[in-house]
Amino acid sequence: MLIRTSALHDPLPSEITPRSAYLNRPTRREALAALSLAAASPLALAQPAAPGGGKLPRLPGARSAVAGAFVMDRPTSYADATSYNNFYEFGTDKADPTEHAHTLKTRPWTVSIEGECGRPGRFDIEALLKLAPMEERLYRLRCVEGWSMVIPWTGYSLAELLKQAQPTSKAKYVEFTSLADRSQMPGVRSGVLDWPYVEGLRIDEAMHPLAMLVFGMYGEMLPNQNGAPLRLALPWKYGFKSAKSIVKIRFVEKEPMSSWTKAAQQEYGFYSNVNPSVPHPRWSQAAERRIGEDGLFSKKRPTLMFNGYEAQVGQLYAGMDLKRFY
Ligand SMILES: Nc1nc2c(c(=O)[nH]1)N[C@H]1C(S)=C(S)[C@@H](COP(=O)(O)O)O[C@H]1N2
Ligand SMILES: [Mo]
Repeated sequence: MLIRTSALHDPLPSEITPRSAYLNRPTRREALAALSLAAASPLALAQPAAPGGGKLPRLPGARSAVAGAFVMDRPTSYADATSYNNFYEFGTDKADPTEHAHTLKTRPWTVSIEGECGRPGRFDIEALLKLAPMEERLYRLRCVEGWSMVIPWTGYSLAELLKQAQPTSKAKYVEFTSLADRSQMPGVRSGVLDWPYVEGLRIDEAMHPLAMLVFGMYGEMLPNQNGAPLRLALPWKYGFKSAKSIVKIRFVEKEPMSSWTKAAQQEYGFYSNVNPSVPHPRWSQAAERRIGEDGLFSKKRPTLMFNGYEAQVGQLYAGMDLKRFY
């Protein structure tokens, strides 16, 4: 499951499949039994919460049992979720990613896991797809710009991957880096951000079951403009924390500097938890426009504390001054 980076060298010990992962791998018989069980259950491997585009390979997931993983809101249409995007590597207009992201090559793809951990290594995308059972979750996504969507993602908890790397006691934070390749990503020639796109989480945030590693949406593989072949979904944080097209995950001791904090420290802090009572310096964060519901008479929706996930994630920030740690 871990690929060799050079034919000239023997694999590093860290590149060899951990024995625990090998031993825990389901046998073919177990896998088949799980599948027939899933087929018998009306909830597991159900139809996706909303239809996809029908052009990409299917990627079904069993309905997640993680607390808070399924909001009651109506899903955004696939057409809206795949045509109104922020992915500055392909341009800054909302329509740029859908127009330009076809040049992104998502195979082969490897994610390197580095830093303060016992088992660093390079994971191939095919291995990551098999690392844990696929789940479907219906999450709100609140952009710092004041709009929101509701998206059925397919993937699993980020913790499933992070645990395998065996972070050390020095791993206080996790840093995520997106691909930055000028030959595939026209926006990387512009200076709007200091490339590559970097984001970070505190280790306990990264290990929270709602922090999701995403490979698909609407029951299908991720479209390029939404961050193929893998991205984060952190539903209680502003959308920019959910880095797309990830190539590197690094365990670090010090708080990482994210691209947006570097670009405008006063406007985008490290935490960036959705918080209606802490305005952005240039606009309020108290309300949001739900994409697809914006008619002439439609009202804005009030934005919820932690985007509505306070019951699940509030404890992570107990005692913190959220105006200071914005
Ligand atoms: N690498 C990278 N990741 C990124 C961005 C980006 O420009 N580059 N934009 C972020 C922002 S601002 C938002 S709101 C979400 C949008 O995700 P979506 O297009 O799937 O809705 O992706 C985030 N992840
Ligand atoms: Mo955003």
